[in-house]
Amino acid sequence: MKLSRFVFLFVLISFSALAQKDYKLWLQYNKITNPAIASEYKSNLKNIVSLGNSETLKISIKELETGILSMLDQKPQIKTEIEGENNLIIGSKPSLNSDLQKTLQSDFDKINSEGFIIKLVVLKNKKQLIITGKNDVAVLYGVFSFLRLMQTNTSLKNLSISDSPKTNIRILNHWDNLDRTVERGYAGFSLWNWQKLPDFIDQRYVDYARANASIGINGTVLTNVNANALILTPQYLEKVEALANVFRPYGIKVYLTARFSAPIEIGNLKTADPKDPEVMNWWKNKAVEIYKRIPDFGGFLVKANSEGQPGPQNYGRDHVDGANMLADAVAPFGGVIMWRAFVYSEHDANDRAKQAYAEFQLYDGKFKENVIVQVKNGAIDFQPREPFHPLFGAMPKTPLMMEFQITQEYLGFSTHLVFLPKLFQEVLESDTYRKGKGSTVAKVVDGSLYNNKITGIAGVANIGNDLNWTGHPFAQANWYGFGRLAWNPYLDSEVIADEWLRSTFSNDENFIKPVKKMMIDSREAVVNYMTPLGLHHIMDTGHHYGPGPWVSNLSRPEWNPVYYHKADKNGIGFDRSKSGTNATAQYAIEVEKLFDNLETCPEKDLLWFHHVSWDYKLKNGQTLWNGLALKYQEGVNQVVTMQNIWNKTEKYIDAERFNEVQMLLEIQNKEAKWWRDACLLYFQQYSGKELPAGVEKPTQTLDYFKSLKFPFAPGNG
Ligand code: GCV
Repeated sequence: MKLSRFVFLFVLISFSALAQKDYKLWLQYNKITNPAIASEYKSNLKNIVSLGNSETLKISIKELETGILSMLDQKPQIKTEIEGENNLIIGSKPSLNSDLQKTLQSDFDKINSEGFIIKLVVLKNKKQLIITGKNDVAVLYGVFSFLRLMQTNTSLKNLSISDSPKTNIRILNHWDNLDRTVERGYAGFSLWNWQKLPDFIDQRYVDYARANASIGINGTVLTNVNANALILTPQYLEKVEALANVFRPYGIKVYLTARFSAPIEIGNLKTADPKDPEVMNWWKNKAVEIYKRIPDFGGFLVKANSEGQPGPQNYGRDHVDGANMLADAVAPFGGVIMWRAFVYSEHDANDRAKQAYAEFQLYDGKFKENVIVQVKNGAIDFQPREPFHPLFGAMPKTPLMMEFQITQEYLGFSTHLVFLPKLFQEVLESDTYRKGKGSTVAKVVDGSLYNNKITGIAGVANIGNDLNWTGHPFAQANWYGFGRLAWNPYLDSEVIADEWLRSTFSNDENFIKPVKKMMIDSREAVVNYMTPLGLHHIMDTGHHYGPGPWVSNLSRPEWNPVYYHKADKNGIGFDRSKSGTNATAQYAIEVEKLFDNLETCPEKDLLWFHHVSWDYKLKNGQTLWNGLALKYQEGVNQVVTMQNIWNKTEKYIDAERFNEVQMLLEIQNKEAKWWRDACLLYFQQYSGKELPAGVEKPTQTLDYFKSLKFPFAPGNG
């Protein structure tokens, strides 16, 4: 072999071997190096007894074999009968013998239909380890949970876990278009290769399903909420069916977005009026057609009368009419309608933050049983920080599901390291006070506050066909963390970071401790260098890449950053208190009072709710101007700290991911400075004050920052 060919092959092989690491996400299955832990697992994992033969169980066994071989260098024997002791028994409740069923009865009583049990039991004087649940998908969840215990080097001693998801619908929303572009996607193109489907099944579809199942995600909306009706034609439904077949054994249901005007666009009707009998019939027939192909089809997600999308209001009807009409079509098959509350009108100049509540709250109790209203975490749009959406807790007779954004539309795309579970946790822990103290958003979402029958959490996916799935290696943690919080909205983000780091990189405490801290602090860093003290939506418009607080020339007032910060010579901030738009009145009285009063309003939300003078004294004694400037600087400093932490991790991880993250942090550093300098120079025109000591001087002029244009920024159609 010629030397050049040899070198080429070597580079190719080592490249693909390394690339695999990124691709493997949190399922690395690294060797267990702790001898005591390894020997505990080894002795319990010599034999696996598989009590069943379904596709899902086969997947479970294969996953265990892969994990055990990789982590312990041990190849377990696969058996179908329980013989001797120290077996790992895998199977759902109906497949267990009566002894086992009896032994586990109290554990089964504790779990729901998707919950699992992992337990060391003694059967006929013999020790066994069992993973079970009420059906095979629940067993698969148990298997992944067990593998997580291995990956995090958790001791098996006294092992007894019973765990159930707290929400029914744990779902990714892909904003993927049929041409494979991804709206707000920063990790390449869509995974769904519509042109090659249904005959070509990309291994990626399987790997996608596996990754989702490993964190308990059980649904996926394949298409953009800015919907294309073509997805509902037979030509595309055949392709959707192929994907549904791949996902089914992993417990993942497929959902689609429904374009409200589809009866006109692909059905040749003259109208899409939800009260028109022909329209109702069209949707009913469409549902029959879909369920014939996909018997477990989940239902539709709908964005209606929002940002130009068609909806019932085009026909003088309302959201209830539209949602209920679709609900009737899918109800016979057990389908649900996820109807989005993300609405705001260009004709309401008052306050965009108030509009969803104003429009939806009065519909409480009017939706059919299989409708769930999907509400974004905050009232504007996935900002680095928003107070919780006032609709949470305010519709006691209507199930509301949470919509988080995993893709970082407003948080630096996939070039910034931001650990989002911290943001998600902050929202879920917020107290709505709707049924007294402790009425948290998590309790609204998991249905425990108002005893809702259907519950759910949606996350706008950050996944594309990049080799590492999410663009930034650490953005994988946001996908992972979303899944974990959808399963249990009460999980602590620190626990999530810990699990993810151990499963993705290393169990070495010298690595875990500092990097976990870096992740946890990363959310506040982005708030500080982009939108401190309650500022919001001051990103450059359209693509939302970088700062654009000066933008004021767009046709709709609420598309302009100046609408949100309202900086003038008197001060800065959006007055949503009683003296302003009175948006605070949309919250329960306890929360209203807290936000309404300048003295009690948390400083992190200050400029969200109040227009405050530049000389206003912050709690730390600084003037608002100085405090704001120092926050911007703090954000930059935090990124530098992140870089310093990361630079010391080289010896614990592979070179490829180390280098990738190092380069990305350098981009984040540059962009954090860009944010600081551009925003401070712009706001300084109004404050008329010098930068305080400790804030670095900008290296460019305001005109320079204003001149920057990004016509090809990703994710913007
Ligand atoms: C899919 C924001 C985004 C849009 C998105 C919209 C929505 O406005 O910028 O890209 O559209 O939210 O959630 O519907």
